[in-house]
Amino acid sequence: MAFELPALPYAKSALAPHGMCEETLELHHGKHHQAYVTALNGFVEKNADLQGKSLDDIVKMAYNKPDLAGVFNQAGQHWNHLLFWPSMSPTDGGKMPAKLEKKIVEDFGSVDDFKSAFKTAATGQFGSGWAWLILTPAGRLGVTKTPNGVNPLATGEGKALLGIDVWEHSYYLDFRNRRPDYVQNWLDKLAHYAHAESLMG
Ligand code: MN3
Repeated sequence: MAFELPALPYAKSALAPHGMCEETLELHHGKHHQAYVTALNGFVEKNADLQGKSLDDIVKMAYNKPDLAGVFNQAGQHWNHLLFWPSMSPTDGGKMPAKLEKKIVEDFGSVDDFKSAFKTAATGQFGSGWAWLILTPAGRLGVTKTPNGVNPLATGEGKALLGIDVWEHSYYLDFRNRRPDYVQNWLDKLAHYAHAESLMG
C-alpha cells in the first residue's frame, strides 16, 4: 500500500485572509508535500524491510540510521506535514479552547509565556526545521524544535500536538525573510489549538 497525499482540510484559498496565500498552499501541499510522498514510496518500493510498515514505524526505525538517512528525510517530512495541515484552521485559527488553556497556564505560566517559548523555538531553529507543542511522557506540555525532517516521534521527546513548518517554502511568499512575523501571525491567526487539544487525550 503506497503512502498518499491527503487532501487539505480546507480550501487552498481559505487561509489567505489569515496570512497564508493560495499560492503558498498550492506549492507547499501540491508540490513539496507531494514530492516527499512520492520519494518515500520510491524508497519503500526498493527496500523490502520498509514494506508493510506504518509511517510511524518507518520514522522510528530510520531515525539516526546513516544507511536510511534518505528514507528518514522523506518519511519524517511526510509525517510532519500530516500534522502541519490540521495544525491550522481558517475558522478557529488562534482561538484557545478552555481545556488546553488551563493546561498551558499550568505548565507555562500563561498563554503569552507559551507563545513566547514557541516563538523562540521557531525563530531559533537555524535553517530548515520545525517547532512543536508536545505532551511529554511525564504528562507536561513543552516546546521543542527539530532540524529538517526530524520530529518528536523520532526523538522520543513526546507526543506532538501542534507543529509549525519553518522551512522557507512555508512562509517566503507571504513574509519573505521575516520568519518572526510569520511565526507570530501563525500563533495568533492560524494555529488550530482545538486540534491540539483533541490530541492531548
Ligand atoms: Mn514544508
